[in-house]
Amino acid sequence: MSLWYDETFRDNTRLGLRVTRTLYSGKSDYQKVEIFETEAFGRVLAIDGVFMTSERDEFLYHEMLVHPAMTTAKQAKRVLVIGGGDGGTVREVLRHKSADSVLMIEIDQQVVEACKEHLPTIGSAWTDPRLEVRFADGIDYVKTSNDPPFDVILIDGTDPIGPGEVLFDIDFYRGCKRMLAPHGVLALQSETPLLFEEAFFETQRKLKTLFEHVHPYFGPVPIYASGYWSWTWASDAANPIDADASRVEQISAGTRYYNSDIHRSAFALPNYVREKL
Ligand code: SPD
Repeated sequence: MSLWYDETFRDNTRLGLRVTRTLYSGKSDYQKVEIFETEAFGRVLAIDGVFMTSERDEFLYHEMLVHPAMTTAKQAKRVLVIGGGDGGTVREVLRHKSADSVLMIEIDQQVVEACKEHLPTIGSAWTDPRLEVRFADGIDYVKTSNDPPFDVILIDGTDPIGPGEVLFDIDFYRGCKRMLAPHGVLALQSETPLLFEEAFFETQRKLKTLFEHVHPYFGPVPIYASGYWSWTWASDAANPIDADASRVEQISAGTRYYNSDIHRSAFALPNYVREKL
């Protein structure tokens, strides 16, 4: 008998992976957390039935969330990551020599503990002394913290359904702006403009009310709905195409997807997106 795990979206589409072994299944105070082994994508993390990351394709997502912001901010020393409990985002941030301190605010300790145990190749930088992990509500943090501002803020959340919905709220983005240095860059995952058009275009609209420059960018993430994913870059000062050549060179020596050509081309807008923006 074969076991399949399906992510269902909009009640009319399913993406399924054949599972060979369940490694973890638990219900935290916030969500259902599952980690299993698949034939095609290696180990996979699913939260509330939605694929979050896989050993096979995680580099596409994490490199693209992190490096465009880290290479374009005027400086990239103090970095805040909200969410990202599997550790892939902080791993990519910490590969930047410029990153002196990285604060990760994750609401769900159970996700981090499960991922540390079962997804060690994704979260391979947990012991880096530059990293501080706080288990707290990211929304409260950006609205109330008195910590000094950050050069780069990265939002690595779930889809805008259930507990992840607040991470697409304009008040949350306002809080992020409050914690961002004037020269800083914010980057976030912004869903697919193919199947989750409303979430994608609403995110652009909200960010444009807060930031001078807002640019979506695109890349493949096969285990996400449609496989065609977007992230959004926002700043009052920087230019998304004007990446620091030495930082791009340092980081591209170790990346599997990101490089200077990918950086430039990712910001190209498909016609139907350009028309709607
Ligand atoms: N459709 C799922 C989108 C999830 C984005 N975040 C994933 C977290 C990986 N670190």
